[in-house]
Amino acid sequence: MKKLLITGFEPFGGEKINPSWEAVKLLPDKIGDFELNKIEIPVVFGKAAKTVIKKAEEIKPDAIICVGQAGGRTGVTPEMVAINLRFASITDNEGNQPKDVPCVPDGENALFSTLPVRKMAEAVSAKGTPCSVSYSAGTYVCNDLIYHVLHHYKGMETKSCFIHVPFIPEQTNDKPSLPLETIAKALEIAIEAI
Ligand code: PCA
Repeated sequence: MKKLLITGFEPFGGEKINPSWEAVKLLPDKIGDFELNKIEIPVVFGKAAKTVIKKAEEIKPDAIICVGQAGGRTGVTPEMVAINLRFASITDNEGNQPKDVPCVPDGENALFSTLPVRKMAEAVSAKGTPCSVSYSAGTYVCNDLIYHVLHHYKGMETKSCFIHVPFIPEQTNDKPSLPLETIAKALEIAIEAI
């Protein structure tokens, strides 16, 4: 079987839960050809990427999918690209608030996802869950994480991408949301489509 490292984030920004980790936790241990290895990671610039890369060096996965919350989005959004920029409008969970500094000094401006995000998004939306490719993962910890992972594995066998997920109804009264089970099912379909 192939190995998939899949990560979700701890809560941040005053939230009590993060649907990314809640959804990852609900996934079965095997999906399609993949055996899953799941970890929860900190919402901290640099530390998130270090945690993922350290785990990946240990288990040597064929693929890495990092999942994060994008509150306000209406659907599940696999990210096409990561940019080499940190700009935080709120502090991370250790009080860091970088403003316009690179993720990797002298790194390329942008790196594309190496998993088939288009195919993954199409497979999910074909099954009826709102899902579309996003062309900006923002400039906060999620973008920083996937930039570092793509940079680390550039030209190598390990393929990776980031998937943002919306709030769940328990988190909001007035923002778009999707039920947790729907988000988990969408991740499962996306993984099957790889
Ligand atoms: N979302 C944030 C960081 C952690 C998370 O779940 C982001 O989109 O950068």
